[in-house]
Amino acid sequence: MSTLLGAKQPVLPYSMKHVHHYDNAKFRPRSFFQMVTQALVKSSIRRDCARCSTGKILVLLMFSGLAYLMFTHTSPVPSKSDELMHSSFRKYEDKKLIAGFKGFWRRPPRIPPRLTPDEKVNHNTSIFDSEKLNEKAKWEGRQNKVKEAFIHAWSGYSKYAMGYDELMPLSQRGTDGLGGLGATVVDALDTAMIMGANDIVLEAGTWIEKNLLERITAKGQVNLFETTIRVLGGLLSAYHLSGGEKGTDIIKFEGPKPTVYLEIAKDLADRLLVAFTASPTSIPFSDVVLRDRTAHPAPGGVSSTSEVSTVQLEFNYLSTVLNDSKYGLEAMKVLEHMRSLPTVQGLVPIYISPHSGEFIGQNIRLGSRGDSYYEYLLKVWLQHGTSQDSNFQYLHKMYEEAMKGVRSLLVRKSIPKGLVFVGELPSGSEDDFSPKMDHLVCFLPGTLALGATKGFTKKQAMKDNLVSFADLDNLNLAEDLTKTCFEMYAVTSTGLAPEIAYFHTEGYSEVGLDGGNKSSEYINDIIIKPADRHNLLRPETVESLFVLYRITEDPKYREWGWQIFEAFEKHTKVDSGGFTSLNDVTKVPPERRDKMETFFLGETLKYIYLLFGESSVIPLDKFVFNTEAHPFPII
Ligand code: DMJ
Repeated sequence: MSTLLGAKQPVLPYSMKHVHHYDNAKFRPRSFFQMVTQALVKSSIRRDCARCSTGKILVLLMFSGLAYLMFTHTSPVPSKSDELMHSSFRKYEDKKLIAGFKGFWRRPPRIPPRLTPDEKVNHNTSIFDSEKLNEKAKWEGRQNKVKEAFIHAWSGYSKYAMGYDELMPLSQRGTDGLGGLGATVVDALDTAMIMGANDIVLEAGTWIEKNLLERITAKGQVNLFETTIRVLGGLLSAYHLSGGEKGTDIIKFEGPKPTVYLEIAKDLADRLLVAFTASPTSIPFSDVVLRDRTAHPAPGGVSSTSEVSTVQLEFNYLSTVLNDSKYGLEAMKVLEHMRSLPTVQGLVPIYISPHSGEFIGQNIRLGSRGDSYYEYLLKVWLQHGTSQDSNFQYLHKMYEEAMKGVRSLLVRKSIPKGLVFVGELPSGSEDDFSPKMDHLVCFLPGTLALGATKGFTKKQAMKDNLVSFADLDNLNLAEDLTKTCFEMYAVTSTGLAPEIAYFHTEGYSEVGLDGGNKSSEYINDIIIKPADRHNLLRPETVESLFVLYRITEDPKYREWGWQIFEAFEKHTKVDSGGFTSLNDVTKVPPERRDKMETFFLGETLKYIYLLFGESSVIPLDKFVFNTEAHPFPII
């Protein structure tokens, strides 16, 4: 094998550039003069002529004659007009003349036998192919492990909590924390489709067909945002992936027809619309009573900025497939209104009032209540194609300005090791900076990378001139932040990230609050407070690993994803079925929390699965993932 790989084999020259360096005189080029003199040296003629001066003169005359013929043959006599036209090129032509003369005498170098292109290809690709095949098999094996984990998660839910929103895997029962629409069933369905877990597709699909419409009609209060991203989003991507709207022709499943998902989605959206229409401004109320189609503000009267601005992909896509603009129009009013509001370098406070339409307070962050506002600015623009003259161009401007604001106001480096992180401005830009970063912020590197190349690989985007200097800055920041998000996992004893981390900076330090993994290089950079040590099986970091891998094609992101997946397997898997949230990621064994969030099936496992698979599955230049990882085709 080592000789095959060329390590011990002498290298043959396969191109002209190697010929001069190749230590074998018979392959060197020889001039005519060298050839004649070498012949003379070797021949008896030389010996004879050396003694005969007449012979010498004759040989010299012969050479002079030949030289004359050569000059007159290669140098045409120029006409007057030619002389005028080419006078400025005279020097250049003279050089060419001499070169032509030299070239006439010089024989092309003798090159040793080459491999034919076919042989070369076969020779190289056999090694290359076997490495590639091994690598492929490795990731297919790992992908399969993720599918097994998904089946294990589903089996716990299906056994103990079918029809409930979420599974409590330790107490082996279900709980309705999201309004009682069977949120796990709908959130998990398209993951099962993507993984080809057909039994689950059938089971989930059948439950939806039999129960969901009835639930929607009878249920009480739900949150507009949560219901839109998980339930409406899940139904719409299931509709597409199962073949609706032509869908992905290859994937077809047992279970309900695609239109079943669409009809339920329509009914749900019709009820949710009241959150927009009942509001005195363009900012919707946060809650809806599905049963009687009434809307209500959140306790305290204000909505979260991220919630009201993270329903547009879903409503737009519904409008497209139903060919009815009313859903998209209502949802887009929010972003159109926000466009007119004051910002701090594109950054916005995390609360907004549906009564006044104004932002409330000055708290700026990209963690909870702020996060997906920035995500949807980009994704709604991507959803509609990225042409300069589109009506959605303003969203890209808002996004670009906001990312500039992030870079100038929120990005800092930790000490001593210099991890790049995104902090917060709890009282606006005039007040103190907080080096606090929610795990939720780890969606940002994925969004930055996606925005930089518009879903294409970096290589392709650079080739097609799609990348501006600002895009490159964003992509670099994305890579730095992805590393930080990964280190938030690697720094703990369990290998799982806490819900919130603080970063050691010049102005901020705390002792004795590390993650517990003493072999981590970043143990002194990352501070984890006791109240923040839980892990909810969140997806943001693996989401970014997935996007970064697709865009940069750097295999390290896959390896990091595998490390995280193994930690989930080791510390959160519940033998009887399902996976559980943890109370403290800094202790081994970690205390467990008894909840499997719907997004573990809807997002976390889906993103890890896609990270390990072919990039042609749900390609990022053709699909846009909603904030709950439900893919919609780009319109
Ligand atoms: C998900 O519901 C969505 O990703 C949302 O945007 C943020 N929170 C959870 C996952 O952590």
